[in-house]
Amino acid sequence: NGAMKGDNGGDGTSKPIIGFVQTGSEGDWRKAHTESVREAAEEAGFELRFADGQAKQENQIKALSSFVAQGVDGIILAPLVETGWDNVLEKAKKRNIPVLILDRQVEVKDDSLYVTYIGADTYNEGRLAAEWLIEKTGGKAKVVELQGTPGASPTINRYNGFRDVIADHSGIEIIASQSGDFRRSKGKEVMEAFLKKHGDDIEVVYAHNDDMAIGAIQAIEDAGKKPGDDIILVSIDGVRAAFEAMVEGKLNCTVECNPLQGPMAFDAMKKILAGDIGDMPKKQMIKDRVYDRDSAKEVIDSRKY
Ligand code: GYE
Repeated sequence: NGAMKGDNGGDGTSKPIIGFVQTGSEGDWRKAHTESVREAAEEAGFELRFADGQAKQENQIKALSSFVAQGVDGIILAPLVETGWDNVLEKAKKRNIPVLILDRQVEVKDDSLYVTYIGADTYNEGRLAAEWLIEKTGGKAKVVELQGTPGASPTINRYNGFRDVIADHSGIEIIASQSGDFRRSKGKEVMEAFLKKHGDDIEVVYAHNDDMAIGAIQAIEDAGKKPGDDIILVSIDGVRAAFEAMVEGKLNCTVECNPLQGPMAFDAMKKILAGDIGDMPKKQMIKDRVYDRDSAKEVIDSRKY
């Protein structure tokens, strides 16, 4: 019908409309991520329609279908879990609505169902956490693991990255591993159960995110132990609360996972809507850094989330 992207059938001055399907609001990282996307949309001069998946894939699929039905100009999806997206992405493709996958990855049969993926290298984060731990413990420790949401790409990747590194270090032993759903309350709950069952055997907590580590810190303190000393904690994200816990000596290490992905997402979306995707990579990964109790003190004031 000759309408241009962003025209929305209006007077030609209206903003392009982007539907953003978020996972939910499981913790501090997610909050920073949502804000970053909202701000970047405004900055880029786009109208953002926000759908909160509330930690249910079903909600996310409904929201996606609804954005397709509305005929938005583009969709940004932060998928809760990795699989189960083929059908709904087909719908978007049929309507020629480009989809950008943000933060977490999808596994689909046909890669042309989305334009590009932008997010952190969560496999490498798992590796970095293990490498730090080996260095810290000399390659000998009994570890309990708090996993993220089952089926989510960062959970799978942080699980595998960590194991691939410790495979060569038989002194590092994972004695228990369970999901805390990337939530503080659930991290505390699971850690309480771990402490009941494994007590003094636990030397290290590896948490797939900071929020669960902070929950675990509370459980460790409630059990009369000193987090950071009696039990070493290493987690991932680098949110402000983790830096505070490191400065207090209660968390030993966090591997940064930058949630400020909005600007990259909208730079890419601008190109996509302009049809300028010739040299756009299928995967755009953001670099991570490792922080410990010493470096935390130096950088805490400059942290942006
Ligand atoms: O680490 C966690 C959040 O998908 C990488 O999701 C993200 C993860 C992040 O809930 O805190």
